[in-house]
Amino acid sequence: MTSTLFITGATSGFGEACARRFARDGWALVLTGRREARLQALAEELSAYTEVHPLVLDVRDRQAMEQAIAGLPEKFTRLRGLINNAGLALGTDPAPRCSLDDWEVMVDTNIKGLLYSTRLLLPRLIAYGRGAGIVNLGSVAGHWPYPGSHVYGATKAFVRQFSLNLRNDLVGTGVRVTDLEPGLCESEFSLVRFGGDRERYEVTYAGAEPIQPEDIA
Ligand code: NDP
Ligand code: 8X3
Repeated sequence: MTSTLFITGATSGFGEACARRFARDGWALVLTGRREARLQALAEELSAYTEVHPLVLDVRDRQAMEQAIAGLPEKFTRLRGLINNAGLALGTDPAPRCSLDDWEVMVDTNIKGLLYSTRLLLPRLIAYGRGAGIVNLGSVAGHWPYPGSHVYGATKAFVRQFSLNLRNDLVGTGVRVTDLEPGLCESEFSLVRFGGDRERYEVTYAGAEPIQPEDIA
């Protein structure tokens, strides 16, 4: 039976690049994201290489996560890997001016969403045992302060400490935990952060040779 990799946020950026990378190596894939058309198109494309199970899911929706994971088809249940990638930053205004709603979305996505997938999938990873692993997407923003990072950076600090703590709890199970902490890379991340302002997005990467999602994958 093929090993399965579960990727949250596979509709763009790192998650999509990881899906392509692991599909080429023949891993069965469970791919999630909210944008259904993108998810279906990717699943169709990658099904030329491997088995793909697309799940249109908002990681903030605990009940939907529970149902989707409990209902995984048999051939995707031998879970070897989880990439907790779904995440976002919203805005760059300083704390006194930014939106409390944005803060809540970042906490719900980057922290609570990651906790749901981790806790719900842990039993399957432990059942796989040695060779299984979780990769969490942290960020340099979890270590280094910069103006406008406030809650985004703090969610990534949570991801870092949670990863270290989880690693301790999983000693003896064979399941490894990695916190990947990239710096700024070129992806839709900045487009989302700037509320769709393409000009500002392009200026962010102008004159540099930014790291690409494929490098992270
Ligand atoms: P992208 O914006 O390109 O991709 C983000 C992915 O997360 C999309 O697939 C999006 O899918 C998904 N996502 C966001 N919110 C939700 C949600 N509520 N439910 C389900 N899926 C969701 O960004 P990146 O690929 O660059 O970022 C991926 C991760 O890496 C994030 O956690 C980010 O914080 C982190 N990171 C990014 C860096 C960068 O510079 N790009 C650097 C360091 C870390 P959809 O919208 O379809 O739901
Ligand atoms: C994204 C990288 O430097 O924009 O996590 O915070 S940065």
